[in-house]
Amino acid sequence: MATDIYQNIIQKPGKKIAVLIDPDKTNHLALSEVILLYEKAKVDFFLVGGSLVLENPNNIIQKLKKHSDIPVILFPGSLLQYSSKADAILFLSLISGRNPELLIGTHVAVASLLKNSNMEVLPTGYMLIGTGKSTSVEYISNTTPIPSDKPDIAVATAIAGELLGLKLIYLEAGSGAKRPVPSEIIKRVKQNIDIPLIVGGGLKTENQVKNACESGADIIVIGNALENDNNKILNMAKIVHEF
Ligand code: 1GP
Repeated sequence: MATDIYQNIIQKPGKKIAVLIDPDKTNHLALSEVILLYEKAKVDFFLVGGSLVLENPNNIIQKLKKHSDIPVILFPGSLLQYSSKADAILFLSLISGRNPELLIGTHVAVASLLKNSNMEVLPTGYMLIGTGKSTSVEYISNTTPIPSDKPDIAVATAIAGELLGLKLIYLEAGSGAKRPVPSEIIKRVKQNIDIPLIVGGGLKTENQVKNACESGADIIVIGNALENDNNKILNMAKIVHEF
């Protein structure tokens, strides 16, 4: 294994922040300046991917690696988004849904490739939480999210993921979600698992980031909030790193 991102996650004290880079939405010309800002904010990881990525992520990952030492983790919406240039991959099992392709099918298809690569594989229980409006990830994955007022189902799903040997749980409201994952769900899931908890989707304000951290998120993912103002990352990262 070439990197030890997981060891870093579980051993390095404090909460962490990841920036989601969607290759389709990234302005390549401005990227080097934006990366400087992310370095200044001490962003812990880049997640590269999205539900519907049309552009191969290789170019963007090469640029990220050229200008920064921040580890790059693939967050693949599909197998087409594989890139050997990344440091690690979130090997997502969509455990909130019942689509066999996203529970085991695509994993089988890409297993040998990953096994023979140098990439660190991060087995992750991916859980969609429905917070209102339908999201791209819900439509593309063809699964029903866990209702946001059913924390018991979320807890049982996360525990099942941990018992199956997954190493991370990702509570996802969906990119650009109107509302983030509710505090109650984050709190209850965190109380019931011993593996790190990632929370993302719809986190647009500093207060929302603070709430997610207070509720128990170990890693915060920010994407859309930075689309119009990348400077927001400075305060958001400060809040996360002060926990
Ligand atoms: C999406 O959790 C990430 O998969 C980030 O969501 O773009 O809403 O920040 P946002």
